[in-house]
This record gives sequence, structure tokens and C-alpha cells, in this order.
Amino acid sequence: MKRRIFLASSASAILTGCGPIANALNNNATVQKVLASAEGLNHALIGTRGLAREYRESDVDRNFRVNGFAPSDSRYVTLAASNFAGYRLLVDGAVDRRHAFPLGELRALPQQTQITRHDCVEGWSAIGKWSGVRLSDILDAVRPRNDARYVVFHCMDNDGMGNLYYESLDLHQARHPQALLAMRLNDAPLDAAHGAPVRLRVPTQLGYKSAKWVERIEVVGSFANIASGRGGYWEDQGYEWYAGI
Ligand SMILES: Nc1nc2c(c(=O)[nH]1)N[C@H]1C(S)=C(S)[C@@H](COP(=O)(O)O)O[C@H]1N2
Ligand SMILES: [Mo]
Repeated sequence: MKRRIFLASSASAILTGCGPIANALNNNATVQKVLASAEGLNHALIGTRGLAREYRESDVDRNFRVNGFAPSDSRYVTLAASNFAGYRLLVDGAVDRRHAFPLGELRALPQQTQITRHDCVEGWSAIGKWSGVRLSDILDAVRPRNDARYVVFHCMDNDGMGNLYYESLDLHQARHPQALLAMRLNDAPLDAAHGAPVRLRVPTQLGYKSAKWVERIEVVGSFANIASGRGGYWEDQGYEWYAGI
């Protein structure tokens, strides 16, 4: 059974992709249908309740692959030049206690370390040792209100056409014990290309969910009014919002 599920997700891995060629494929109706059925199967049989497998130190890929480039706009470059001294992670929206966390405050919170595998829909994987703050600890600190349903991650990079990268999880996924706001990769501070200073790490979901360069976490009742309304940058281009693996 497990094997069949894996095959279903690798088929979607090869067909969806993160790049322009894959986008052309995504516009193909037959491809879309196959993907929809494979993703439905995965969702139904696995869900996001289980824990992602954790690996040993010796399994870590020392050169964790980079997908994309660090943001080149001047605001990010300036923040990076001062080692993110001026950075704040704003957590707001449908919460009782909105708060802007400087890096020092995030580093002073209890840290979790996990050695987990990152799976990109383009068909590659990498095992990394990630450390940071549990997203659930941050949510506990800001106290989502009763109308809160989703957590939206706003990032500092754009695609050159004015669209900022963003992603979202529902509150249940966001409270998953392995959902991490990572600040370290492989025993070093996260570098710019991998999402410095703070990125999301959700090992139970495909790579595009793990938003890099996060500067704001907005708790919302609905994401219908954010960008094209599908809950994420790639979702707005046709990817599934649910990306469980
Ligand atoms: N802000 C932002 N986050 C992002 C992306 C992006 O383009 N921008 N790409 C996603 C995709 S498709 C993948 S596979 C991973 C790549 O992470 P890595 O570069 O650390 O390997 O980041 C994800 N998070
Ligand atoms: Mo990806």
C-alpha cells in the first residue's frame, strides 16, 4: 500500500515541477486530471496527522540543494547586510496579541531540531538538519481568535512580475509538532539562498509549502482575498493547496 502511494506522489512530482516547462504541462487538461486523482488518493490515505520520518546525522546531505535565488530587492539586501538586525517577524491578523519578533527573541525561545527530508515536486529530495522555533509555540504566544482558520506566510521575494511568494497552512497543519520556523540548517545559521533569516519547514508537505524569507505570519479566517485567493503563490498557478506527502 505504502509503495503505491509513493508511486502516486512521484508521478505527480515528475509532472508538476516548479519551473516554466512544468507550467506548460500543468495547462494540459489530461495531466491535471491525473494529478488531481493522485493527490486525492494521497490526501485520503495519509493525511497530515502522522509524523514525518526523522533520519540520523549520517543521512544528512551536507550540500542541501538550493531552489531559486535569495531576494535581490534592496530591502532584503539591506536587511541581510546588517545580519538581519532590523528584521522583525510580524505575527498578526485574527489574534489577540499581535507581536513583532526580533531574531533575538525567536532564538531565545525553546528550539527544536529535526533531521527530515525535503521533497520538491520537481523530483528531487534532500535530507537536512533543521533547527528553530515550533510554529505552535508562536501561535500559543499570539493566541489565535475563534474565527482563525489559516496561517498565511508572507515572504520577501517576488517573481519579477509583482507577485510576492506566499503560502498557507490550516491551523491544524500549523500546529503539527514538526512544523518549524527554521533559523538553522546543518548546524549553521540559515544562509540567504535557503531562506534567511526565517523559513518555514513542514516535512509532512511538499517543498513549495516550506516558505523561505518569511517576514509576516498572518492568521486569517479565509485566504480568499489574498493574491489570487488560492492560498499560495504556486496554488495561484494551479498547484494543489493540499500538498501532504
Ligand atoms: N519565499 C519562497 N519560498 C519558497 C520558494 C520560493 O520560490 N520562494 N520555493 C519553494 C520550493 S518549490 C522549494 S522546493 C523550496 C526549496 O528550498 P531550498 O532552496 O532551501 O532547497 O523552497 C520553497 N519555498
Ligand atoms: Mo519545489
